[in-house]
Amino acid sequence: MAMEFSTSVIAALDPAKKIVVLTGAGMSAESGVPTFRGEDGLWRRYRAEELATPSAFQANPTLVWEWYDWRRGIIGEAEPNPGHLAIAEMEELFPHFSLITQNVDGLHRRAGNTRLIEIHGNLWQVRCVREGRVHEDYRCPLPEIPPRCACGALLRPHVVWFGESLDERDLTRAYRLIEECDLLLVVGTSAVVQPVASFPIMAKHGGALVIEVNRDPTPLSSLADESIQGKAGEILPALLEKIKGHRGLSYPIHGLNLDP
Ligand code: BV8
Repeated sequence: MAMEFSTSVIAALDPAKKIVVLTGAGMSAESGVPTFRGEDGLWRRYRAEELATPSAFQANPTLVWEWYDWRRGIIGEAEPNPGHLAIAEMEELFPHFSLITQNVDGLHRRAGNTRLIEIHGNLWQVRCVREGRVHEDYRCPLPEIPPRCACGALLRPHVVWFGESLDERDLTRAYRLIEECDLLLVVGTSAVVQPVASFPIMAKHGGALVIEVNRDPTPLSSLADESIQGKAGEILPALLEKIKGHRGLSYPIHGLNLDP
């Protein structure tokens, strides 16, 4: 049974508009990646907020790295799901498209998105705690825990931990995109973690339409102009088909052909 979407949702997904998509852990749930606040959010008995902090790493870098190695193991086996692929296709279809993700799993990149801000980092990147140098490291499992830089200092995941500020450039770019967008599509986030959780309010203040896609109600559901409840991997492909049908949008593999 084809999914129904309101005319305002279809109207909002217009190639002429500035469209920003903001995603959270719910986006990768159907790829088998545990969410943070779901029933699968705990590792051993720790919550993410307990392990993803500078003090936890200071106190026990081995424990923190065992947790990241476990997550890298799961994510290394995971594939982008139909929701990721639909968002990658949106980037092809909409000239003024940008994607901001809280996910550090790299699945949006693997799905083909390039106009992407990984605002909390990427767990396939590691950083030397002494030199600050960042490099990609896909070894899974890691041969040595905790891993060390050639200089002998500890490596840490190149992600933003709780209590740490976000990368200045990423934040400035994200704020500008959010302030200027016509449509903000928020997918699979519980909208709790700041400063990203404030983006929908900022977009709304900027006059944008805010549409939420989430399996469950969130603090955002009442603020959003439209809250579509369901799984991202089912809703987004259906929404895309609807838009393409509605606008007679089609495109050869490498290039955009807007003329029906
Ligand atoms: C900072 C990287 C400035 C690491 C992450 C009190 C009040 C306000 C703020 C604070 C406060 N106390 C502390 C703060 C600040 C703190 C914060 O917001 N804490 C929260 C917990 C209250 N923020 C920070 O510390 C930030 N930095 O503020 O710096 C500063 C500097 C110095 C001193 C003070 C301040 C840094 C935040 C970034 C932390 N790093 N990740 C790693 O991943 O290892 S956050 C991490 O958790 C994720 O990146 C993501 O952002 C968050 C998880 O949230 P979601 O992605 O939304 O996932 P969740 O599981 O919660 O929800 C999933 C949703 O999907 C659910 O709604 C579910 O229903 C839905 N769903 C499930 N399946 C599906 C689905 N939806 C659709 N389809 C499905 N199939």
